[in-house]
Amino acid sequence: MYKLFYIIFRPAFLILNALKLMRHLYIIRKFIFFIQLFIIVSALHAEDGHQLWLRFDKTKATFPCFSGINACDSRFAVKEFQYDWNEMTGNRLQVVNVLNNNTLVIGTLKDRNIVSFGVGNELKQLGMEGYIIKTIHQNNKNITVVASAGDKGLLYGVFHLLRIIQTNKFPQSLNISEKPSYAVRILNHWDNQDGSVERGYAGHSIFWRYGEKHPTVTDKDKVLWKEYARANASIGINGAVLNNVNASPDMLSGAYMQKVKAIAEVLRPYGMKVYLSINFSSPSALGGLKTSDPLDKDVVKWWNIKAKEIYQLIPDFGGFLVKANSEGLPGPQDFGRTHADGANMLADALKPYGGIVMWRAFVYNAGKDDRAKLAYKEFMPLDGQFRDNVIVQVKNGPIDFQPREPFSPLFGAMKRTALMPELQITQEYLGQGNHLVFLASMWKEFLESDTYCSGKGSTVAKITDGTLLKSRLTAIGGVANIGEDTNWCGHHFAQANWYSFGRLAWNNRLSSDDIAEEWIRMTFSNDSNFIKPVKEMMLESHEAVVNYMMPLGLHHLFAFGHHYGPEPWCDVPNTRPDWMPKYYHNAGEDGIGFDRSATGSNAVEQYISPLREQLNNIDSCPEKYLLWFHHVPWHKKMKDGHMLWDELCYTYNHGVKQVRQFQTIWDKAEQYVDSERFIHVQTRLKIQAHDAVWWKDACLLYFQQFSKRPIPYDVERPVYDLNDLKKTKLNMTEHN
Ligand code: GCW
Repeated sequence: MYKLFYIIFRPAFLILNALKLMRHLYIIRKFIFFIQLFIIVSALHAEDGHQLWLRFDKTKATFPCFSGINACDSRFAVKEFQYDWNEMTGNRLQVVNVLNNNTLVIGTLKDRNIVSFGVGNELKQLGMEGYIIKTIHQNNKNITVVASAGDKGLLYGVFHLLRIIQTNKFPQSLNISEKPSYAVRILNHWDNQDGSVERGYAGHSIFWRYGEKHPTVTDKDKVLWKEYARANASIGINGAVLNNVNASPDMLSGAYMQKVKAIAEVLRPYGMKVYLSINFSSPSALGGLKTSDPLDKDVVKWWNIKAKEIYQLIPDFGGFLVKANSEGLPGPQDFGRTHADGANMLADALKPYGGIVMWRAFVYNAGKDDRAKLAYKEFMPLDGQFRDNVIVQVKNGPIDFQPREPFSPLFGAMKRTALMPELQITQEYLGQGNHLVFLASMWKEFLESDTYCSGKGSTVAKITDGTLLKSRLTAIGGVANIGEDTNWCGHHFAQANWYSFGRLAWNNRLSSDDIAEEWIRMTFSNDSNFIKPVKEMMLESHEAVVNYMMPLGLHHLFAFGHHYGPEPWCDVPNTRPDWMPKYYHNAGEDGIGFDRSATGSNAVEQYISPLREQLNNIDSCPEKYLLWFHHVPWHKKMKDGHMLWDELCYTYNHGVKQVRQFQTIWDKAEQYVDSERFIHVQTRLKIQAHDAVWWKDACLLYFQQFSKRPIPYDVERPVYDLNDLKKTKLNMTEHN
């Protein structure tokens, strides 16, 4: 926003400066005053996306005609409601003691009126975070009730009521009761203490600043954290890991802990707990011990003391997230111990205070097998060995947040261990800050995948939320896409992914269609001429990115390091082979794809029957996963009659066309959007369209060397030359 502001108003400032030299003239002084006023007012009205979906002041909806509010005005949730109602209507609701027709009642079980409605049992069953929103008919009066057993639930209920109003969906009669799908709904910030964000595309960290040995907290920080917490509460997110999983030991030192405490204080009223990523070698690296062996009694003592210190500062501290023995980080295996030994030792230290350990299963060290099999091989033998306050955090797919992956076979296999899905909201492998990709569709595909662990219908959603496999702990984590950018997420449409993560964590049965519609209505407009095409664009966007990047089960064709553009040819000497695209696509004259069937790496064996057999057979394997599980000859006939090579060409081409269509949809939507957000998105769609062609040409021209077949003539001709593309080295500052 500031850049645009600068471009528009800089000439005005220059004229002003010139005029100031003559300011002794009264008339010129007045002129300067009015120009300044104009600049300030214009800046206030500029639409920079900072309000996210919480734009009550711009709600153009039909408001319910509440006659007054019966609620305790000092309750946090009630204050939030009154504030937002005032933003929407220009008035606060008048507090009333007598229940008249159309009174709004907001309260918990501590309020007499709520108890008198006879909803006590229902509220107790919904728990401290659940709530009801109901129209109750009493003495010929209609009363709208928002109630919960606890304050957190009440806040969620209030935000739900506001959402119904904002989206213009307030009905004649309400009968809503909700409780969350997962107990822990948490953002993982990959924020480093120097203020950088690993795989972040929206500016610096909102928590940490460059060059601060002794972190400071300013009023501005607190305002930003408050806005962040409020946005999270509005979608039900109740926790945040404040630092990168590639954690530095000094995160647990006194100076940083003071800042963590300050953050916790701002987040607490919004029902959010703070968590930290820890470095497993902290006892030696920070504490000066000789070892960090989890079975060493001094190490155990060190963690016990550390836990005590943390809880003295932050009584509701959530717990630890741990990346151990993964990508070079230390872990219990360095001392001949297992993941369970490491996780349990930390869990015991946190247990007295109610803290949890989220232990990541993102590991791929075990021997020379197929990378897709390694996490399973390391974790399956430990099933049932973890404490009940440990939850194993598993990425949605077996490799690493690719545009499309089958679900990780650990889901469904580890039946005696609590597992939490880890999703990536930040678009590391999906066009980063530039591509419009609505991730709810991808996450739904994952959550609805059938693991068959307790027969047909054992979806990932049902086994992780406790419906099918009972576990004391349920959780879901998302790697945040939030930074200091004014619009928080870089791309305005990336806000929809933050929103979707929260909504699905709250209710994993919601459809991506419903989520998209809510978000569009709240963020942009309630006008159906806008909603319909934009929603279609969002719902198609995940399939589009798969089509122009990695269709038919291809994966990891990315440029080394930054993971933005295509480099199927990439070959960095002395690097792990499983970091190289060739390891995954295996393109040769005989075909393309990774044979993970029984004749290959046999990764299919990790899936449960009958899925195992379905994936193993080249003819029954879903085509969207074909090259993930099979090495397929170029001439293999696909379901639509094309041979594989032609199908690949058509699919890449279709991806390009889809993005061009998105550009048209967006351009047509101009009349419904403020110019600032319109231009911002339009500019990025241009980059996306350019990138889609780049991906198509790079992959097709490279694979054509092996297929030795022509690109069908109804496919758009390449505009690039393969040799030029190979020489292109991306300047990431342009693209981030
Ligand atoms: O996706 C890969 C990323 C790393 C990340 C790692 C992980 C935080 O490229 O940047 O490190 O996974 O999930 O630990």
